Amino acid sequence: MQKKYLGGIVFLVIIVAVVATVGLTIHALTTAATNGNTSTGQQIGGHTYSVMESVFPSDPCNDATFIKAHPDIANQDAACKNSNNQDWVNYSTPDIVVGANSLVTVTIVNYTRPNSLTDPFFERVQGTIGNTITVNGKRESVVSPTVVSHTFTIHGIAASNQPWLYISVPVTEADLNGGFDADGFALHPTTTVFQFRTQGPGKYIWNCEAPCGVGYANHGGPMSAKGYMSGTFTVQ
Ligand SMILES: [Cu+2]
Repeated sequence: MQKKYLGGIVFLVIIVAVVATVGLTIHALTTAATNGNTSTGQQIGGHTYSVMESVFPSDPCNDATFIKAHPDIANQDAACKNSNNQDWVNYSTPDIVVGANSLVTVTIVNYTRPNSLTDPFFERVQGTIGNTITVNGKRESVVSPTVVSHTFTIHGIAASNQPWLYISVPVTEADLNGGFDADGFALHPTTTVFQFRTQGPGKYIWNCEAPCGVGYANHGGPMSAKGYMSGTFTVQ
């Protein structure tokens, strides 16, 4: 084979390899962003992130009625946990990853009933921009404990060598008059939205501070097992 043909073939092989690698990388990135496997936290701008969470009374993928109404949820591996505890209350995606020095918008869609929030400290919104949230679009800074289902509380003091990040938000009950399906999923969930800013990188833990579990004064089960009413919050 003449040398100039050989050079051409090598060049073509390199081009094909580069195109394939770029294509696979883009594919990997888009699937990670859309089905959110085990983590959530989607970059929607240079320093802007969106976190979507749902709170389910049990594994949504065991509820045929719910999946029929929300086919998108069935594609989320994290929401469909397939764990040993499919009847446990849970946040859809326990592990959250966002960027440093960023504006984070968190949206929590709650399909569950109220629980008795025993500590008034957690009725107040803390650490968000303006120390407020919106509940179905209405701005609030405190939520009555009688209508709180859960809290979303990031504990800021994880290590002394990382920035302080303390956020605590009460999550309002679903619309009780809107009805529930046979598996206890609200037909009219309540949406809580809030924003905050991250500083430098850090690894934090979040959990629910409303006793929505079983045993141990409702602090057991999903309240004390990782991945249901608690998870990780990583700033990178
Ligand atoms: Cu809870």
